[in-house]
Amino acid sequence: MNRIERTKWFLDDRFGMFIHWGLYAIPARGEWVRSREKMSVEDYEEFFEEFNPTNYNPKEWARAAKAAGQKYAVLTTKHHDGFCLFDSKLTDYKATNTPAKRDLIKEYVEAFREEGLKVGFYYSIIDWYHEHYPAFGDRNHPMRDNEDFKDKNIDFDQYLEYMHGQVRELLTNYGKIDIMWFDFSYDDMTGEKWRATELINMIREIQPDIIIDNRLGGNIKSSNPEIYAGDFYSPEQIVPPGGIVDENGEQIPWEACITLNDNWGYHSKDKNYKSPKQVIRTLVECVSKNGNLLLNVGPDAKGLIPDESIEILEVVGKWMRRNGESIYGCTASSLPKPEWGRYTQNGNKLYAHVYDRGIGPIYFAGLKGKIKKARLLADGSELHVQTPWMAEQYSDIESGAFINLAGAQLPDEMDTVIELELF
Ligand code: H79
Repeated sequence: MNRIERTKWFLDDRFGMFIHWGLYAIPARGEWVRSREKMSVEDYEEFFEEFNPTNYNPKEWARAAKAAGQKYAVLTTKHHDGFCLFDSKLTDYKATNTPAKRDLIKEYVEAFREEGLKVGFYYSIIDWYHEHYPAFGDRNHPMRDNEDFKDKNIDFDQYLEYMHGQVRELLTNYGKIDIMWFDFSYDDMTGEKWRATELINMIREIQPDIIIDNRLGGNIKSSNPEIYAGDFYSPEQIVPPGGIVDENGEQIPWEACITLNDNWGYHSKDKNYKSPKQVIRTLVECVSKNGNLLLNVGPDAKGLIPDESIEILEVVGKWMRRNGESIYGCTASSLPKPEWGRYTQNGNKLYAHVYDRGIGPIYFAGLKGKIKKARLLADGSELHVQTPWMAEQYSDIESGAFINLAGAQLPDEMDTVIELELF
């Protein structure tokens, strides 16, 4: 399989759930707490001893994702703190040895599969716990200023054996896995520093169809990318203004990962949540530029997704149930961005996402005589393509078409979608 074949389902599905969950849910100050507060392993140990997510029910997570219209999920099997949610034979620093006493990844995979969702693993190649991970190449390592730590003998190959071994475990012990999401390379810690070619060859042998992000390094935009350059580009907390293209101007699969508030991991004080409208429009923005959206939730120490996040997902899901056809299987349109919103397209179906209906009829530049049928996507009701009174006086409208929304059901305040069936 090549990249185009591998990523087909991914580009059709368009919308996924990112889940950041680990020991950091207990201090509840975000997943970078160890680095930000320069905590030693010992400082962090209490969270390992306390980790007891009595409300962990990944079936509920899966149902929330599915109800929101998300088609796949990616969960942190290990974040930068090195703590493993899975029962790895290669470390004691794992959920099995906490009061949780079990492999939490196994339950996640089963639950999401059961709901018909595709399953991904996030795995941090950075590791602030492993004794052979070099703190001093890493300006964010919690121990970066600790003189005793500096003098330790680092044998990075031992870390690489461990990292490769854990990836092998993850891709061997849980059945088919759809996405491998590595995070992240920096400075000269990139590409072959991770023995990336060897790692990719191993992954492709165990899981030939899996898709992999671009964070092992390399240049995915090259016309001749490294084997480890990845299947999709992963912009973080940004929707790239012009989408992502390679050196030849060809589209590259991409997925923007975005938080719902300002943290990936659970943060009890961070209430800066995006509105459902912002989330819907961000998803539309991605699809209108040929991209995906991986929307994050950070379950708390008990294993519950915060109520605020659940409420946003529910509103998004309500919109998706009526308007999902303008997202799934859709791509950018070749038409320029309209004044009133965005376009997405699927074959001869053009979806007009109307953000600003203005007053009077909505103008579709370049579509005169090209619209076979127009409907409100939300309820299927027919809309009339018409020529407004004295239209001949407006010289710029000759090639365009108008649709009058007056009299139709009031547009959705977040995003009213008009389905245009083209000739
Ligand atoms: O897993 C999530 C993040 O923890 C990780 N990637 C996503 C998917 C990530 N977040 N930020 N980064 C990687 C880049 C580093 C940002 C930093 Fe900072 C800015 C590190 C130090 C300054 C953010 C702000 C973290 C600590 C302070």
